[in-house]
Amino acid sequence: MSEKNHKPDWVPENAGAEFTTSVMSGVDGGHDGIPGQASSSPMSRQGIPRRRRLTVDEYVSGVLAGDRNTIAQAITLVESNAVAHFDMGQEVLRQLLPHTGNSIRIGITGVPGVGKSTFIEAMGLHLCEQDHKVAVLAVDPSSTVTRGSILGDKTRMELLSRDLRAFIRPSPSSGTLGGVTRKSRETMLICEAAGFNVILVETVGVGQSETTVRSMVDFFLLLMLAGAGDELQGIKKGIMELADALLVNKADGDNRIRANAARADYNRALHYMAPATEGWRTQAYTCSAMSGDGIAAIWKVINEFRLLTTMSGAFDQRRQRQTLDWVYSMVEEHLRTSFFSHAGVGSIRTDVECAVIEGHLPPTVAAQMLIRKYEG
Ligand SMILES: Nc1nc2c(ncn2[C@@H]2O[C@H](COP(=O)(O)OP(=O)(O)O)[C@@H](O)[C@H]2O)c(=O)[nH]1
Ligand SMILES: [Mg+2]
Repeated sequence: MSEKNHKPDWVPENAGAEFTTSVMSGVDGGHDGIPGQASSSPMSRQGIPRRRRLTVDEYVSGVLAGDRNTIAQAITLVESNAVAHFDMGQEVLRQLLPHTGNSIRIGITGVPGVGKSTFIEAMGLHLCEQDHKVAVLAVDPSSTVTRGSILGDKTRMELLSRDLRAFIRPSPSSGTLGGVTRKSRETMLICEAAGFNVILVETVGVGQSETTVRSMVDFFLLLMLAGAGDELQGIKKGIMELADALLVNKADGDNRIRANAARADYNRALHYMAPATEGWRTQAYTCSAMSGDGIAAIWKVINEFRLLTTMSGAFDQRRQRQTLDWVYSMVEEHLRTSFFSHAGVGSIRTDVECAVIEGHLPPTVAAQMLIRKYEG
């Protein structure tokens, strides 16, 4: 490919912005989010030479062989904002691409405290017992503050993170929403190429992360609490409409009766909503992530979903749509960045804005002026 040596200028992020902080240390000394791993890595000990950079072939063969260190390093490579890593990361992905897709991608959302991490640990362990290979990712577009929040949850994923059939990766550090989304999607592909056949994605931030995660998974699971009131849970109807199943968590002890009542309420409400996935009826269930009750049942639901939508074609159609949406969201992001950083546009923007606000210039004409300047 002739363009191979150029960094495509559409890198959908302020490339280089985090160069000195997360990138360099990341690529050479990244860890995969497994407790204890960072401290046992040779990088963390003083005086040991930096780990040799891998070649593209080494990344690819290491990932395909399921080598955990290489997987972690490959993820760190594609998460890098450094221009120098971009081509290599994309070449690694290009070679891995034929080996991706063979998984069920499950997004898990719900307000903080609802039990997402506890649920993921319970579900992850349940699946590992059945010899599935489980990758757990977190998506947190606001992760500057909560960086590594999934690591903060490690006590609750302690068992899962010790299981060699599982792989846990915290959210990429924040950049633009587009940047975090790109990295998370690429991480998911690397995990699939490495043989993980169940991908669990936890939304960590509240707000935009729900739609971001919905756009990268096959099945979207909304965890709820009984008796908290929809408002208290910050659950907008819009998010319920994205879900393929509602799961009332903490259905244990005294809470069990209320959880069952809440399930019935939600089922009534769902009756009047358009389903998130064509040909599938979204329903409410209960579980206790703590005791494990209901975990096997929800996995059954997910399998039914997979079977049904695979047969109807909805499964593949959604993935195709998601991939194309991904392409165009990167194009949009590039165009937006390019427009707002354009010197000519910058030179007239303030005047144009003033004229619009003061009513001298119709918005449509203002838009035309700016675009002409940009295309000029
Ligand atoms: N009783 C009960 N407590 C739970 C259950 N699941 C989670 N919790 C507790 O709820 C709190 C929040 O859980 P966490 O998994 O961190 O929630 P997240 O913020 O959604 O990831 C923790 O103290 C958990 O121990 C459950 O099924 N039953
Ligand atoms: Mg959590």
